[in-house]
Parts: sequence; structure tokens; C-alpha cells
Amino acid sequence: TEKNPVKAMAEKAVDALRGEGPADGVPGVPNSEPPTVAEPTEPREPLPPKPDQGAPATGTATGRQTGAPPTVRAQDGAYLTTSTGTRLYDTDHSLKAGPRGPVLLQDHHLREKITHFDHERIPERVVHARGAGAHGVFVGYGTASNVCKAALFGKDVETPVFTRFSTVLGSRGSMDTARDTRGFATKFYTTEGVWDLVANNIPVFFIQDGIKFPDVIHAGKPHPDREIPQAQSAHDTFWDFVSLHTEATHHTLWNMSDRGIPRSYRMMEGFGVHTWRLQNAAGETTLAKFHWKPKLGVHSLTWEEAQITGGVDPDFHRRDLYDAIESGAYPSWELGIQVFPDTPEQTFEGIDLLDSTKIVPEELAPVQPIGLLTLNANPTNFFAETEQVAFHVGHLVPGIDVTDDPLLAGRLFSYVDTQLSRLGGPNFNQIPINRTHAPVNDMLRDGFHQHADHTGVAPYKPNSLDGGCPFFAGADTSAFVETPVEVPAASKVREAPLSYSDHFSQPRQFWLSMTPVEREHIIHAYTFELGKCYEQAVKERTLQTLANIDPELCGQVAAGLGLPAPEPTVPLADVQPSPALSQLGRTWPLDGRLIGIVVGEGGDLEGVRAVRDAVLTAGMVPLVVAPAGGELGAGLTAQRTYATARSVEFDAVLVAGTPGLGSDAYGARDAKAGEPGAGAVTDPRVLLLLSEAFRHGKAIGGWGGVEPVLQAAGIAPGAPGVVDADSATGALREVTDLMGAHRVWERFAPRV
Ligand code: HDE
Repeated sequence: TEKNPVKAMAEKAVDALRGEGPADGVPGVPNSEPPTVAEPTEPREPLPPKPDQGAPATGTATGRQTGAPPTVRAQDGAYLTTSTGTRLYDTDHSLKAGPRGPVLLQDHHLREKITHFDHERIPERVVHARGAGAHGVFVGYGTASNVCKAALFGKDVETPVFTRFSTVLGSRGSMDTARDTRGFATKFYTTEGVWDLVANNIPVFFIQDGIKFPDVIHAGKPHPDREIPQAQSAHDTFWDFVSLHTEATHHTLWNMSDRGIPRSYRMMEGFGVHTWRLQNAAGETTLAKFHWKPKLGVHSLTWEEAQITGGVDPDFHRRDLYDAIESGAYPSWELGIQVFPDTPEQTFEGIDLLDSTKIVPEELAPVQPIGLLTLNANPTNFFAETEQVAFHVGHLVPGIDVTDDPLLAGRLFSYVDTQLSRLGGPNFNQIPINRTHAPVNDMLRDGFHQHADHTGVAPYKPNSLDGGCPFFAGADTSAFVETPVEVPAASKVREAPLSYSDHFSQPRQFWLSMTPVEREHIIHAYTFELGKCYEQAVKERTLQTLANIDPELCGQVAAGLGLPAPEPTVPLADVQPSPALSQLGRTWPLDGRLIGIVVGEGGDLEGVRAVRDAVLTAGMVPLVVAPAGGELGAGLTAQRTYATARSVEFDAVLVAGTPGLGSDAYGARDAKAGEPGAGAVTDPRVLLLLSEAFRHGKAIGGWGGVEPVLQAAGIAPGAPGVVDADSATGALREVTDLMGAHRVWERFAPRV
């Protein structure tokens, strides 16, 4: 019988690939190189999807209920197919007229593959382009029920969530550790629909009115002519704007504080910024501000660490979040609310609750815990989940409503609008990561990327043809039930209330609430950023805003810039410090912290193993740093080498003392303990690691006669936070005690 021609062609192609058979071509010239690494040939089932990647538990965007066919998954079956499921025998060669002939237009597979690839990118977010996300669960404490009827706050109610953290200014590929505000957006898939709490790690904003958003972002983004600098505020246009637009002073000061350079997404607070209106089951309303409090405490990088990390590991925060979750060190935050009576003035203790450049100090209105968020699963596919997730401040559930904050009004418009161009049409809520877990029956129809097969003929109300369906819910179970807030009779104006013109009293309060070390960091930050500006007028104007915050701050920054310090133009506000604003002075759990353990040729491997095991038992991550990779003996493997390790990765460093911490590369291998030159010939990369760790205030512990090595790194014996112990575990014990405070703060010598 005649051979099936397609099969014959396939066999021939496979033979040619394996280099086993002749194929048509130029005589003597092989058609393809034989593969050097063979692919497995046996088909196997693809890995099962993670449970959290499934379709919504109940209902889908189509309004179908449980029991409906699951969402179509990508990657089913073992064989390569086209996008329409037709199996393929080759995806490596275009269809040609002979092996050296022209490519034929009729190659549908080539065209499908290239066309799809050409359209793989979507526009990045206009702000918050760079981010990282994770799945998790929110559990209500039941403590909010007296002020808010939202089902998710009920006692022990579990709600699945997806959280995305982000920087604001940089592009998708920019570094994580830029000095910037961080986004902290959470999508709650509640039984009553989706609630998005689109928060930041800074509780105030640059502007009081949404209409100014394009201005502040245009000023912060790279200069339009050269498109530099990337992901930074240290340039003229940013400081030009914020020095002219003094309502930005408070947010800018937070950015210049350590809050602008978090240690980890896991160690940031989150703030809903605006005041929201809550409603309880009895219909009573309360004004509230939302706060996320990290269980691990609020911690930051030092500026030098942030800069080094930007080059050494631009994915530092993304990696930290992913690794922590993968290793089971699930980060968690308590959600809390500050509550205020819903009075017609909408002020609290004289603070305008509709002004998003103001906080209400926690000492005046304590943050009351209402639930716990735990992030416990990484995304399976970054694009599908983290990139396509679409947050919107108008995604609200019954019990949570907006106020008249004009900044919030701008956001209510912007978040849907931006998805139309970013996600290509109005059906972005049907993308799996955005789907509600509640049944949908919305009468919205058609549009680009419509996934629903809507039934019925009457997507309008009132109707009789679909039996009057869908019906209205009662006011008690609906969102957007307007509270009859009185709007004072007024004329249409483009104006702000008088209270919005106080731009300096809360910045002064923030400054006065900082410890001396934190103030020193703020001075350095302003001096650095303004030092990067070219325009004299911009520097001078910014010094004027600093003078209106505090003369000491202004004087120190002016000295750093070599400029005179101006006098304040407003009376310095008489404000009480708010100690809750400081990050220092407490101790915190160490879950998922990284400890570098440096060992040299012939070092104390038994000691290294003992501390590695103890670090793991304590829920932290040990990373052994050796001169070269591979097995070290004593059951140890090097996770980092002198070439790949950098101090910024570690929260603390342990050093197994002599014999030598040298390496072949630096000819130090033979330097043994006690011999002349031991220590002095320590590999310079180890010295750099130690001196940086010291400079950045990290705990350092050694054993086995580590003193010469420390001295070679410029670290004086007995310096604060430097432990020279008798044993490996002794060193670890003292180092972990020090780590609870995050850094050895005594190493920083503040001037103010
Ligand atoms: Fe946003 N913001 N924003 N913002 N915002 C966006 O929406 C906007 C503001 C925040 O991980 C955009 O989907 C306006 C305050 C976060 O996907 C856009 C104004 C706060 C994220 C937008 C603000 C935020 C965004 C861009 C002033 C803290 C990232 C992409 C009126 C409470 C969400 C997108 C994510 C993203 C507009 C001010 C937080 C353009 C107009 C205040 C965390 O719609």
C-alpha cells in the first residue's frame, strides 16, 4: 500500500533533524546540524494546574453557576498544536520550496506563530508598571461589624485575594529598589462581588484633586526629550513641580524618608489614603481610613543598599516575595481601620478628612484590627495574573462607599478608563484573574474579547420577554445605596476649601516624629536628590519648602548643596510628634530573613553546618558563601560564591574564621591561620562584603579567630553589632538577637 504522504514527510523531517537520513538539498551540505541535546521523545501529561488557578469557585463572568464547564485552560494534552488544537509535527522550519528555497506564504503555522508573537506585549500601566503579585486569603475578625456590614469582615469569613505590589514611576523592566512610593493593591473575591483596596505604602498623596494627576506624573517620569532618568525622582522636572506645588510637600517628605526604599514588600505598611464611608446593617454610617500593618514590621533599605541592589539584583523585591512564599514564610498583614463620626463637616480633631495630603495620627484615632491577610501562593503565570489584574477603586461591596474627596473622584474615573486601552476593551472583568466569585447578571453585552455566551433576548430593563429577569436586589444587600449626605447649596466653582491650603504643619509633624537616625536619612535623601538637579532656582525653591518644615532640616540640606538656608515664609506649626510614624524602637519576627555564612578554603564546615541548620529551624534562610560553587563537604553546598555574593542580599553575615578566606583568584589559598599574612590576604570580595554589611548597619558574627579578617575589612574590634564568638552557634545566637531591631542603629552617627 502507498505510504501516507504527510506521515512520510514527517518521518523524513524527523530523520533529517536527528541527522539520520538524507534529505533533499545541496549535495554535500547537511540540511541541519544534528541536535547535541536530545529532547525527550515520549509524550507526557503536562503538569496539573495549581488549585488556585482554577475558574472562580461559584459562577463566572457569564453568570453561570457552579457546575458550569471550567474555564478553558491553556496547555492541555501532550502534543504541540496550533491555537485551534490541530496537532503539529514541526515548529522549527518554515514551509519552503525546497530546503534552500523561498518561504511560502501559505505556511499558516508560521504566520500564526509570528503574528501571535508580534502582539504578545500590551501597553504597560501608565503608572505602577513594575510590580509583583501573589494569591492569598483574608480572614475577618468580626470586629468591624458594628460599623460595616460587608460580609468579608464577618468573624472567620475567609475571602480569597490577589495582591499586587508595585513601584510608581519606573517602567516594567526598571529596578525594584528605586526611591519611590509603593503600590499595595488587593482584590478581594468576596461572596458579594469584588472589592479592590487600591492602596499605597505612604498614607498621603502629592495632590488634593484628581485633575492634577497628569501633572505630577509627567513631572516624575523621565524627561520627555531623552527619556532619562528611569524610575527616579532625582531630576529637575520632579523637583520643579513639587517645589512650586507645595501641597506635595508632605508626600515628598515621606518619599525622602526611609519609607521610600522598603526592605521588602513583606515589610511595608499599606494605606487606603482617602477617607471612605462605611455602613452597618442598621444603615448607620461612619467615616474610615484603611491601614495594612505587616506582621514583620516596617523596615527599609539604606540608600546605598538600594542603589547597589538596583544594579546587583534589580528584581530584589520580586524575588524576595516569591522566595518567601515558595519557602512557606507566608507574609501577612493585619487590616485595620481608623473610624471617625460621619458629621457634616467631615473633619476630625480639626483635620479635614477629605484632604488626601493629611493623615490622622494614630495617637488621635487608633487603628483597630478587623482582619488578617496572608499571601500563600505565587502566580503560575506572571502575564496572566500580575500583568492582567485590573484594580478599580469603584469595585465596592455593600457596606463600603466613597466620600467626596476630589482625589478619589478622579480615581473613580481613571481606573476603568485606563484598562480600556491597557487590556483592549470593556470586558477586562472577564479575564480569569479579574473574575468575581459572585454570580454575574449584568446586562452588559458584546465588545472586544467577549467571553460570555449570554442567553436570553432582553438585556434591558424593564422587560417581559426574559420574564422580567434580572431582578433588583433589596437595598439591604446592594452596593451603591446612597447615604443621603447633604450637599451644601453652592455655585459651581473650580476651587478648593480653605483647609486645603495648609501644606506644612503635617510635614513638620512627620519630621518631629522621626528619630535622629531617620532624620539623618531624610537629610541625605534631599541632599542627594537636589544634588542631581541642575537648575539653581529649583534647588532654592525646595530649600524654601524645607525651611517651612524645619530650619534644622533646611540648614543641613543647604549646607550639603553649598547654598544659603532661607528663612521660613510661614510660622512653624505648633504640632505634637506622632511616635507611631517612626520605624525604630521595637523588635520584630525574623521569618524569611537571609543570613550569609561566609567560609573559606578549609574553614570550619561543621560549624557552618550547625548554624545553617539552626537558621533553617528558626524560619530564616541560610546562604553559604564559598570561594567556588559545588559540594563543600560535611553535607554542605555553596549557594553563593565570592563572585556572586553581595552584602545587600543578606540581613546579617556570619563568618567562619581562619584558615584563610582567600581564593585561588587572589593567590591567598595557602595563607593558613597563624601564618604571616593570614587575614591580610583575605579575598577582597569578602572584605567588600564585610565592610558593606558593616556600613549598612547589619549584624556581623564570626567565630574561630575572625578578628584579623574583620580588621582587614576596616571593622574595629568591639564595634557595635559585631560579635566575635567562641562557637558558630554562639555567634548565631547573638546575631539573631541583634536582627530583631532590623539594624544596628548605633552604627549610624546622626548630626541632628
Ligand atoms: Fe492610582 N492609578 N491614581 N493611586 N494606583 C493606577 O490604574 C490614578 C492614587 C494605585 O497594581 C492606574 O490600573 C489617578 C492614589 C495603585 O495594578 C491609573 C490618581 C493611590 C496602582 C491610576 C491616582 C493610588 C494604581 C494605572 C489621582 C493610593 C497600581 C494602571 C486621582 C491610594 C494598581 C491602573 C495595580 C494604578 C490613576 C492616585 C494607588 C492610571 C488618576 C492616591 C496601587 O488608573
